[in-house]
Parts: sequence; C-alpha cells; structure tokens
Amino acid sequence: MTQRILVLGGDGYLGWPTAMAFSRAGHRVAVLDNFAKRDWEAELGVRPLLPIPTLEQRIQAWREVTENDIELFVGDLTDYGFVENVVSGFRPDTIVHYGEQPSAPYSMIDARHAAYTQSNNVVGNLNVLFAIRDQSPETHLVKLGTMGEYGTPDIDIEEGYLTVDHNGRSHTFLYPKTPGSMYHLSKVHDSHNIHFATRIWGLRATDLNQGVVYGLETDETALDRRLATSFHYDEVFGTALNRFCVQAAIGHPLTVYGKGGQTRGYLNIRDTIQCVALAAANPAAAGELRVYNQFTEQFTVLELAERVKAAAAHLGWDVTIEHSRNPRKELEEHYYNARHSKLLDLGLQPTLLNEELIDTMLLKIADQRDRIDPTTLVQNVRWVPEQLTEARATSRA
Ligand code: USQ
Repeated sequence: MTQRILVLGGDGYLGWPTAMAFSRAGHRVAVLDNFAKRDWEAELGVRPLLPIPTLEQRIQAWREVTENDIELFVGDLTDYGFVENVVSGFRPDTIVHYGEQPSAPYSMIDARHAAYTQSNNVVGNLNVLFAIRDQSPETHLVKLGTMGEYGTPDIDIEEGYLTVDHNGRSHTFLYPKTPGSMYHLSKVHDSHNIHFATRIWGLRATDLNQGVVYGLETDETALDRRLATSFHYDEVFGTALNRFCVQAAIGHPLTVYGKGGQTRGYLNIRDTIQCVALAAANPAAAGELRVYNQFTEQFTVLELAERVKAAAAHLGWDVTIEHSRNPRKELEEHYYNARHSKLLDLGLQPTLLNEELIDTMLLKIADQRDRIDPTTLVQNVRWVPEQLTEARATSRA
C-alpha cells in the first residue's frame, strides 16, 4: 500500500538513503532537516568521506535521475509550532524519526554538548509525539533508538520487554536500560516518552533499537554520485567498522580501544533500509509500542579489526591493529547475547559481513584516499576527564 512518509533527519547518513528507497518504492515522501549535522561538522573540523551536495541539490538530482519528487521541510524539531504545521499539513501515515544528534563521543565532550544532545533529542521527540497526538493521531511513529540503550547486562537482552517475577507476582516492563553515554541516555529517555504516549494517548509506535551501522552504499546512492550518503570516519561521527576500513585504506593502524572484547550488534546500511521499510509496512496497533532489536550479527571490535586486516591482506595491503587506550568507560570483556528475531520474522534478508563485502568497501574508500583527513581519526574525547582519573588514582593510593 502506498503511504505518505515523513523522514525526520532526511539529510543524514541513514535518513537520505531511507527517503530515496521509499520514494523509489512509490511512496509519497517528504524529508525534514535543520542541517544541524553540517554545523557540528564545521564545529569539529570534520567532513564526510564523499562530497555531499546540499539537500535541495540532492532532491533535484533525485528528480533528474528517477523522475520522483521528494518534498522538503526545513526547520528544527525543537520548535513545536514548526513540527505541528508540518504534521498537520503533510498528514503522514508514517514518520521515520532519525532527526537526532547521533554521536556518543559528541555528547561526552563537555556539559554543553551533553545538555545540547539531551535537550535536542528529547525535546524534538516530545514535540513529534505531541504533534501526532494533536494533529494526526493515526500516524505510526517509527523511531530510531539504539541497542546501546540496553548497555551490556550480564543476562540475555530481550527484544524490548522483560517479564519480572517478584514475590509470587509477575509484570512485563520495558527491558531495563544501562546506557553508556549521554547520547545513549537521550534515546532511553525517548523510549520512555514514546512508551508513555502509546500507553496514555493510544499512539502507534515502533522503537528500532539499532546496532552499529556500516557501509557506504545502497541501491539508490549507487545510482548517481550526487546521491551519495554522508559517511563519516572521524572519531566523533565515524562508527567502528567504517573507521577501520578508512584507516586500512590509508595505512593507519586500526584503533581498537582497550582489549577489544566490546561486543555490539552490527548491520549493513542496506539492512537499515530494509528494516525501516518492514517496520513501516507493519504498523503498530493503536496503543502499542513495538520494539525491535535491529541488527544482524554481533562482533567484538577486535574481531571486526581482524576481519578488516584479513580482507585488506587479500588486496595486498599491510594493515596493523593497535590496542589504544580506551577513551570510553565501558566493559572490554563481557557477556552479550541479544535477541533479534522479530525483524527476521517480518522477512528481513540479512546482508552478512564477509571478506568480499569488506574488500568492496575498502576499494571504494581507497578511491577517495586524497579526501581522507587523518588528523580527525583521533580527537581524544574522553568519557572520564583526565583530572578525575588522576584524582581517583591519588585518593586510592
Ligand atoms: N570502538 C573502537 N575503536 C574505534 C571506534 C569504536 O574500539 O575506533 C569501539 C567503541 O569503544 C565501542 C564500539 O567500538 O565499544 C562501538 O563504537 P561505535 O563508535 O562504532 O558506536 P557507538 O558509539 O556505540 O554508536 C554508534 C552510532 C550510534 C548508534 C550506536 C548503536 O554512532 O548512533 O546508536 O552505534 S549501538 O552501539 O548498538 O548502541
């Protein structure tokens, strides 16, 4: 069935490819963005691997290449009047919400960045919930959460909910959250607000607890250079596997933090597109919050680095792995077993990580070698400030 789909954060790494995929599938698509990511890039002196035209130019290119239109709303989700106008005007069947500050390191820079991340993300999401409630209560919200909301508990991670037996009685709660950064905390707060909106106002929502995404191409970005997505490799916005591939391409040691036993769920960007399409095609009922764990495979960071090293060796590149001091505070060896069957049940066909896929990524990245800025690979954002570490060490001595 054709839907009216509004993609929040439509200028981003995932938002733009998602918008194109829905548009190509015949849906009426609008994107919304305030271009904040481009400001954060300027603030930190980093830039995406590939040149990214303005969103207006990308929409124009999309029209030229496919004869499909994507509508554009420029504005800030923290401005309630703007959000209400967009929702009442466009009346989306589905809102796909990626419009948040997505980086854990960015949120840990200092008080200002933590407060910005949490207020931007939480207030923006709250405004979306109120606008749906008051202007378009049948709209299905598909919200990008994160696997990092759960943290790394010493028990199996269930898909959204946990039933607790206590003193002879039983109750099902949202699975307990132990997130590892101010950014991941913002998504926990969002999840609770969305749960509230489904319970109290009867809204429909799906929370996608997504793992770490990798990859630089989808079927649609591959159609034309101007349709490329904003792929980052710097310490703040780049994610593990993407960074390791860029590091391998310029002969920089792969930056495994600490022991490297940190285990996370991972997925290919092509699977993000599939998962979001499946979530949109299977809307939650009124009053229901569906939660899916959106990843296809789990790896330790050291395994990922070893795979990149092996795939690079296949191309004749000599890559080294370096266990650098971990700038984050996280477990480096831990139990991790997260359920992820609901999207497979809906028909997800996983794109699994293999050597060929890594080699394809490495070669595409190598084509852009002269655009890579190695000075942004290590930016030293620390979870615990140096002074505090020293003070704690002194007080223990
Ligand atoms: N890591 C390294 N070396 C690096 C970069 C990262 O060892 O050079 C380690 C980190 O310490 C961490 C793991 O790799 O243990 C993943 O880090 P990441 O930077 O790839 O991902 P993360 O900060 O967790 O955040 C990313 C996205 C975020 C999304 C999240 C999904 O930026 O938007 O929500 O992945 S998840 O990790 O499942 O929470």
